[in-house]
Amino acid sequence: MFRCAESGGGLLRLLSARPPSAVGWLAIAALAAMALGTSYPATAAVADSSSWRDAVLYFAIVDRFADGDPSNNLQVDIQAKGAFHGGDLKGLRDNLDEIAGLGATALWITPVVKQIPGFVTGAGFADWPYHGYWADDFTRLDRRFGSEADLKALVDACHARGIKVLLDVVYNHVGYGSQYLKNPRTKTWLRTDETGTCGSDDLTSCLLGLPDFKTERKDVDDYLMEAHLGLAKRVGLDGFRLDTVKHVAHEFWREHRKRSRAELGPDFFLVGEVWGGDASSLDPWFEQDEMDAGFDFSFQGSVLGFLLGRGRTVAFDRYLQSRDKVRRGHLLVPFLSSHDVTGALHQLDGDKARFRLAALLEFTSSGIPMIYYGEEVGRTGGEWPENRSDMPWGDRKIFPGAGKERDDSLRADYVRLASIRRSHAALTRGTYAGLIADKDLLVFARLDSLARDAVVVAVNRGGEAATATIALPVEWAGASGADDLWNRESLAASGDSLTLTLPALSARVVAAKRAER
Ligand SMILES: [Ca+2]
Ligand SMILES: [Ca+2]
Repeated sequence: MFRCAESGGGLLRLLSARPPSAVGWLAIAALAAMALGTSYPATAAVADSSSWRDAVLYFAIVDRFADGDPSNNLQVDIQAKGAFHGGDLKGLRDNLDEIAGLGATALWITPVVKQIPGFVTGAGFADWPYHGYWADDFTRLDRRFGSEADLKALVDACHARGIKVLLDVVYNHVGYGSQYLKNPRTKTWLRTDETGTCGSDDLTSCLLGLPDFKTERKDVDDYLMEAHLGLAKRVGLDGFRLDTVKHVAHEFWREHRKRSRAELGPDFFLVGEVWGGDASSLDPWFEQDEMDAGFDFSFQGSVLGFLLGRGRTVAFDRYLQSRDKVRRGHLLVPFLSSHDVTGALHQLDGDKARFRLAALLEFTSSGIPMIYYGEEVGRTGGEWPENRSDMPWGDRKIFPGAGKERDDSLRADYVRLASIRRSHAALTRGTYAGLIADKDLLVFARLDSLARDAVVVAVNRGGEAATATIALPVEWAGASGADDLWNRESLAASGDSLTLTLPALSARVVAAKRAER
């Protein structure tokens, strides 16, 4: 147990990097903060009308979520890890309660264009294009996922519930042996291993041996953009998740941004997958406004490292602070699990106490938190391809995951986290201010001076209880006390300070108690 006034060198270095400022703060609070050893920097929140800043994103592999139409189940084998499992667009639409009820406000689905008819065996088992990344024809949908009418019906149903839809699109490559290689007109569009035309750099190499589009050709770009943007327009999509961004040139993405705005409106949202992306490495794509947001690959490892005690708390505090460096007007998308990485719960050996803390850190951090289908009900997954296992539906007769165990108490915690995030602008739009980083205790605030909102988050990763005292943020002026929203406890402030006690492996998410709430 310790009080922050007694904390050590790590905190002092933290303070020296962030000189206290009275701007935006009650002088008395600033004095109290200095006396207590906590520091709140001036906030620089700006108005931003984009509701994507407040979004919670849910990502589903269409084939693995829910089978709403058994009549389109070709090559389905639920027992085979690399086969189609029968999930489709209708299954998603039929089970939107699951996603909307969680508090998600945006849905990302895997590609649904027609896939190659066969499979590959390079991984030692029959691996089919159930994931949607091996296109055979970008101009029509794969009947195993559904029709264009099914996609439009899903988009309409999502919109009726206030959920935006991002479709995953691939501009870099086609599937193995795709029909594009057989058509005399289109086979010259692609670099392949067979023709010895694959390059050796990011842009021209054949990723995993997949035929690579010559996106330096205008006719190729026009064809692909017409296909993807045309579909988006016809079905009313809200944006794209862009696959393999760093394997296509910046010139292409700039033209794509221009055309998506011209054809689909200024709000059409683009989230890019740049492998390994973080606030600084994504900047080349943000600098020229090629996309609105990018996946934050650094988040999972940093959070798990902190929770497993692999690094100093002060280093994790610095990491969270660094995420604010993202270029203004652009967003990071943090995640704990995805179809391309081993999920957090598996990496934690099923330790749900730490997993809850990881989810709490995700939902109290900046950006658009992404939930990978099923992790919210304890789907452990595993290493690829087990990280793409079926959505667990418990005793509900929804295939392919009927009968698979699910943890609805964990889901209830996600619902609470999404609700807390929704009700506090500081969590979605605020800046980060580290307050205490000492031993196993991290305390930080998210501050939005524009909305006059502040939320204090405390996480104790250690095996023993910890106590800390913080100065009350100026945004709490006039409050009648403080509420721990995570544990649903009322906390008593003492003068201008608040003492937080945290049991082992626990967290608090504290906001001002408002009489009107
Ligand atoms: Ca089906
Ligand atoms: Ca390429």
